[in-house]
Amino acid sequence: MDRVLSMSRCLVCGVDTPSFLSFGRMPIANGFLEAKDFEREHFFNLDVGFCPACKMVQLTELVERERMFHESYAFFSSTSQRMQTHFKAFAESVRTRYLADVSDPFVVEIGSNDGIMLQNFKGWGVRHLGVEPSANVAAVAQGKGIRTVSSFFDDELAQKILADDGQVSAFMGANVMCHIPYMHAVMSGIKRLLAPRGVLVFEDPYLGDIVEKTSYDQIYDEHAFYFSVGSVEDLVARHELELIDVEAQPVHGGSMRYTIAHRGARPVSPAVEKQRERERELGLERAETYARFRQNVERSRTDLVALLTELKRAGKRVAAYGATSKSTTVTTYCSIGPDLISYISDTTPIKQGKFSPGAHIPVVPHAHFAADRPDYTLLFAWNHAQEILDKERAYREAGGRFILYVPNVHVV
Ligand code: DWN
Ligand code: SAH
Ligand code: ZN
Repeated sequence: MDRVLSMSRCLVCGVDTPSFLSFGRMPIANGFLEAKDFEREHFFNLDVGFCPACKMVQLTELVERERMFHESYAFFSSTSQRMQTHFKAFAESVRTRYLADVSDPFVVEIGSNDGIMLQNFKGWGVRHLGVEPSANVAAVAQGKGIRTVSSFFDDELAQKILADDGQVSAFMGANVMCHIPYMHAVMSGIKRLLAPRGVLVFEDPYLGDIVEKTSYDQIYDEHAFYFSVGSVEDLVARHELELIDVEAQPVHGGSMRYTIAHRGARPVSPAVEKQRERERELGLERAETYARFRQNVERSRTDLVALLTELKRAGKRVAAYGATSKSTTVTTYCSIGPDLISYISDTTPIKQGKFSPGAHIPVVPHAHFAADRPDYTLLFAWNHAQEILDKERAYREAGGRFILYVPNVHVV
């Protein structure tokens, strides 16, 4: 029998939801901080559960949204060149598939960050609005002339948008829907605003990839949900909406893009049933799958700690690359501190000169890494491996090695 670590009500259907994995006390994933604030650092229990009724995988304890999304949010989407290309293609596909026959289309992006996606619609002269609560990243988008309101999206804001701009031809969201625990307020706002043939297109890290690759570091405070085709279908059906298409995306370690329309408004692609079938094979609807996932997570931790400890014993210099949100789960759960990793290189100015949450590993500019050339570099931004390995060819040719831990611990 699996130990029930904690219990909460499913955020979607209200049924008692036991957690299947507890990471223990965890700080705010993007809470990079100065030494003077160590004493005041906020912690919560990072526990993840599986709803036996609607099959939604979710956090069983939540952090208040204002602690995570505010005027000094640390993640700026445009730091990755590859993601810029990805979002250009995302925008192009929405435009050609769903806006071509709409006169004067209006698009809304939820969680538009620094404008990485909407800049494309702005360039095409399409009426748009970004909804982005983190004021500092919203300001970057506004600076590029992208129309952005700095608020959280919910039913109330939806009513205001309807009054100001009218119905929405396409709603978009990337790596944001899974951040919003009050999903019913979001879906009812979207239902109210969506034009009769309008669509909601969103993508998030895919539960199937997380389970298959043991990429447990996708689990942190901001990610309230770990979506699957089955759970998303159930969620949207509660709002008379329908999942009409799904498409796997290679970003963020494996994501799924979901397209949703008013029920009966558009044909449903065979891709939906195909993916449902795949999910049955993967066992995403069965509690045993998550018990096995937990064992894989524990093994991953054992292997990573063993490698880092061995490198230290051998006198190797080890640093890390990419002060990701994900790395907060890894460093905290594996107790990896400055004794094992001397610093984390990151190109984001707001993170530099600060310390990582919980583990308090110094975050340094890339120039420091380039000059220091550690023997080994733990790649916390493993989801950008291709982009980073290409960029760091000189380091690797000089003998530098990267350590990856997804899908298992290995050195390249
Ligand atoms: O869901 C989320 C995703 C979209 O972004 C958010 N909740 C928060 C954030 O998650 P993350 O911090 O795990 O995202 P990334 O994209 O894995 O972060 C990469 C980090 O690495 C950034 O801090 C930028 C940095 N970086 C770098 O220093 N050099 C990235 C690249 C590509 C580089 O070459
Ligand atoms: N879409 C971007 C940013 C993802 S990070 C990308 O894929 O790179 C998640 C973003 O969602 C943050 O910028 C955060 O401020 C925003 N966010 C969080 N909760 C939100 C909510 N309720 N409504 C709108 N945006 C939200
Ligand atoms: Zn449920």
